[in-house]
Amino acid sequence: MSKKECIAMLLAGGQGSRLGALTSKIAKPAVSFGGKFRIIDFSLSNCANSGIDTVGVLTQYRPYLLHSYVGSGEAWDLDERGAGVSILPPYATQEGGAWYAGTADAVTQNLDYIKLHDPKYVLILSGDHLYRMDYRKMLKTHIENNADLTVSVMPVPWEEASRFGIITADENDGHIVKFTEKPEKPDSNLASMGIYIFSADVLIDALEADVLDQRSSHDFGNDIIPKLLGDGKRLYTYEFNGFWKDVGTIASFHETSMDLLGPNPEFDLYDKSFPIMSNVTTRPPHYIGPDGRVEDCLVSNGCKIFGTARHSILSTDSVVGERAIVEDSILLPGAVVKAGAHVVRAILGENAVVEEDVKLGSVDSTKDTAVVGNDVVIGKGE
Ligand code: ADQ
Ligand code: ADP
Repeated sequence: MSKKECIAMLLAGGQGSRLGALTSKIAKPAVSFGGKFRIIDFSLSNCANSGIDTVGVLTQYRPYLLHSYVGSGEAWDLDERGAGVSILPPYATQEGGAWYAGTADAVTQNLDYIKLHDPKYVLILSGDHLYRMDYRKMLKTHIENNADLTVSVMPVPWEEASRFGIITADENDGHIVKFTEKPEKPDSNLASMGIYIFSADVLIDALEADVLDQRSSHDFGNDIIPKLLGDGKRLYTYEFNGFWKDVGTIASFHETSMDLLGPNPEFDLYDKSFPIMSNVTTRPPHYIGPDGRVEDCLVSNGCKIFGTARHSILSTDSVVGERAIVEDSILLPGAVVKAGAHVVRAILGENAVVEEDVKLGSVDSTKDTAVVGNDVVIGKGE
């Protein structure tokens, strides 16, 4: 097989437990976002838009929906050129096989896939980030620096810095001086975005050594990066300045969804020069009934609106019943708000139902966002 310049390994196996009810049945990369997308669409579209045609998707937690959704990769134009998308769940071997212990272990267990394609560079991605990035620019920086590993970085608010891998980089050439995974007391607010380009031989050597290390948790942030830094390898930053969110929590899921609204949204889904593609089945146009009112909303196909929706996201096949009011809320695919119900600052999971005349959520932004899990029915008194 011909040598590839760069292939991608997309980590999509984590549970995303802080998204609570939204990931009770669905892996976080498969959670619906922005009306007609799923979170993994953003990384897959970035690959397609960056000319990366070979993508291994590493899955583990609740993979069924993810597998059927990603399919052959056709929806992201990734099925014909190169090797396309390959889904790589944990598998059994003669030695027994094992679940992916950590992010690095997930890649180690698929070193055969990397060796088969024999690339010069390997791009490691998370399947649960929202952003647009041309990875070719990052690869150019990696090559120019003759780096062993390049880590994409962005400044984050100081109060959030302890959620990330935190980096100190040389001001002149950007080489990484210090890396600490999720420090309790961060001394920098330059965060790793969890997007890495490795020179393939360096990655393979590091992972093969990590397997033998009994004390390792087999994680890129905890183990591999600190080890490479300690070994004096050439680690560099790539500074990204654009919209990038790791929607880790319900509050950030709500806030990031609301960033899609308004005439000049902070995250613009309409930019045709860098399209975000998705794999949705065709549904009829949305229907707005005789008394239906819709203001400042994203409305996907298949929706039916008989009541009022304001500043909200109505995903595919969601329904707002007669006299119902939906405000500052997100209805995920198939969610139904029945007649006379009032839903404010809430997230309704897929196929969730809010029964007639129920009041859910609060305008008080100091209170937590209300969440209804996938398939859950909220009646009066619940
Ligand atoms: P975290 O956000 O904690 O930190 P992590 O939980 O390691 O990221 O997950 C990264 C990706 O790997 C996610 O897409 C997840 O779904 C997937 N994943 C997790 N466990 C997996 C497994 N066992 N098998 C397959 N996939 C798995 C990381 C870095 C930080 C950095 C942040 C940026 O460690 O340094 O700052 O990302 O968000
Ligand atoms: P978050 O950071 O939102 O809590 P993660 O994706 O990092 O979500 O994973 C959360 C928890 O789920 C962690 O304790 C992690 O060890 C665990 N976890 C990760 N992958 C899996 C998996 N495949 N199956 C079950 N649990 C997992």
